Amino acid sequence: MPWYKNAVFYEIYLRAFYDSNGDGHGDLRGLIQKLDYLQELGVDCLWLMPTYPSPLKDDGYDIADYRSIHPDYGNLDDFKALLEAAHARNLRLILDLVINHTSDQHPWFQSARADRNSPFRDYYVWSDDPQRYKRARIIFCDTETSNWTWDEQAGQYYWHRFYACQPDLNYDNPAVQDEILDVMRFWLDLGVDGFRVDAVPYLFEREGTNCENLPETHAFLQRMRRFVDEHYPDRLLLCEANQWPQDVRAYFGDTEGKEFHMAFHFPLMPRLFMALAKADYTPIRWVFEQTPPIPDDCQWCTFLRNHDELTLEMVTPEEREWMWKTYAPQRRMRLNLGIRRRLAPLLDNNRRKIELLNSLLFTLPGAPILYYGDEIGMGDDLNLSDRNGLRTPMQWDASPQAGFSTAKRPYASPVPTPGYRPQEVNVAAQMADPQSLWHAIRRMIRARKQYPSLQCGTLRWLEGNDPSIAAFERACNGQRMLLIHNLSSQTRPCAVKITNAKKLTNALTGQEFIHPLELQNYRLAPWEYLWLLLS
Ligand code: TEU
Repeated sequence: MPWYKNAVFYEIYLRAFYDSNGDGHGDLRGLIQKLDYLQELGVDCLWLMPTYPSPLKDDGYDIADYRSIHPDYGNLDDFKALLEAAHARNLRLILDLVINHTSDQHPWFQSARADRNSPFRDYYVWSDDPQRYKRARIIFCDTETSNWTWDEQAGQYYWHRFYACQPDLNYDNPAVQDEILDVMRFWLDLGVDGFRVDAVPYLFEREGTNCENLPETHAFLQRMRRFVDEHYPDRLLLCEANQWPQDVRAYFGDTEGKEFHMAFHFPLMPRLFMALAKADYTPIRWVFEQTPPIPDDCQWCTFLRNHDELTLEMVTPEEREWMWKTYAPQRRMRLNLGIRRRLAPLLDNNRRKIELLNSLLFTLPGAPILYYGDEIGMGDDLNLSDRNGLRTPMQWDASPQAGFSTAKRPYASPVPTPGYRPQEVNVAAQMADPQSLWHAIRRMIRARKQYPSLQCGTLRWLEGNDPSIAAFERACNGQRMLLIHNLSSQTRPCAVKITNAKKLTNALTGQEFIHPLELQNYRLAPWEYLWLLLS
């Protein structure tokens, strides 16, 4: 089975992770010092958010040099040391590859805007008419009012699907396509295990379309995959396409050719939160019914939260309003079409709810990814702008700087909110307490990696007359596991009849559970979840 199918992923914002040199920023050498922690947690593959030189107008998603390391984080030697140290611990590392756009400070754009005859002019999308591609939506709708910005120096408008400081690259230009493959070769030759490829639906533009998921985009991505398969066959391409399942399906490729090995399952994510708040598993079941089958060597990457706002792009306007009312009652919690809050605050720091959503994440189909800090229930700081409140220092211990940095003024302070401060939420205390959230999640990671039925098994929902009980079976090569989740705040009868099993084992503890015939009389506590191996 390809390594990524049953891997557990972990997303790291390097600046927030651990500061090894006391300058107030997390760095590559700091991450090396925390690899043992990540190995202990049990994750298999790290996804590093962009660490390239950047003016940091979009936290590194505005790249100014594709083949180097931002000085805050270290240098290429530090990066090679990190790769070596990760591989020595059987940890893989994938990088964030931002190919839809560069920073406006990239030398390519500086040259392009300065001279119409620059060899880099056509690396970008210019127009005299800001009405072109009118049907493309504005993604950063809280900030941008158009996808075109006038550039005085260039004497033309340039196209950008994100911030105006992130001019889109022009993929109709073969030189751009060659540059991106060359950038990939640079990092793959260093030994990275693959890429999380950012914002792929927007690469090409065509008049009269919404400029998303175009055939030309898929053709380039198939070229990218052929390049990887030919030269680096064991490396991973993970797709960020915030689209409906049937549109994401195309990013796994078709008869014409393969594209990505993995893709984030964006539409599932809000429905996990919806199901919890409604105490009704219908939204989860519905989205899996909308999800087309994917090729055998492909895998979904499932998540609860990440470094962005909790996106509500893939729900109806009514569902979005309901989600905002339920999970973002204050306007300041909202950003673009989403919610800029971390997992624990979204769930009122309710330990049972946090574990329940993680249990669904680890038992539904797909390879799960954790966002750094969510394994200890870290909070957010809404006083910080944009998404920065989701990107505060990792809280390693109860000291004032949370053991993150010795600097007087680190890039940001640990979360100041009562209930989430370092003295209340930190790695050291939770690793020392077997009853902590950290240990609960570590048990889930271990069990998920132990049972093939959870990695690549089938999914069969068990009919019940209580929609607040999400009960489903995962099965693979004769191994069958029954997953039962009480989505409600009330004690509920389990009401699941088991006929063809002699024994039930709790897959999280290894202990024998009650007799199968007794299961239907079992009463589930509020937000209780069961992982039951049937034999
Ligand atoms: O986000 C791309 C994207 O499509 C956004 O709409 C995203 O889905 C939304 O913000 C909710 O998740 C990527 C990165 O994840 C984001 O951090 C960058 O700001 C953006 O690209 C531009 O590079």
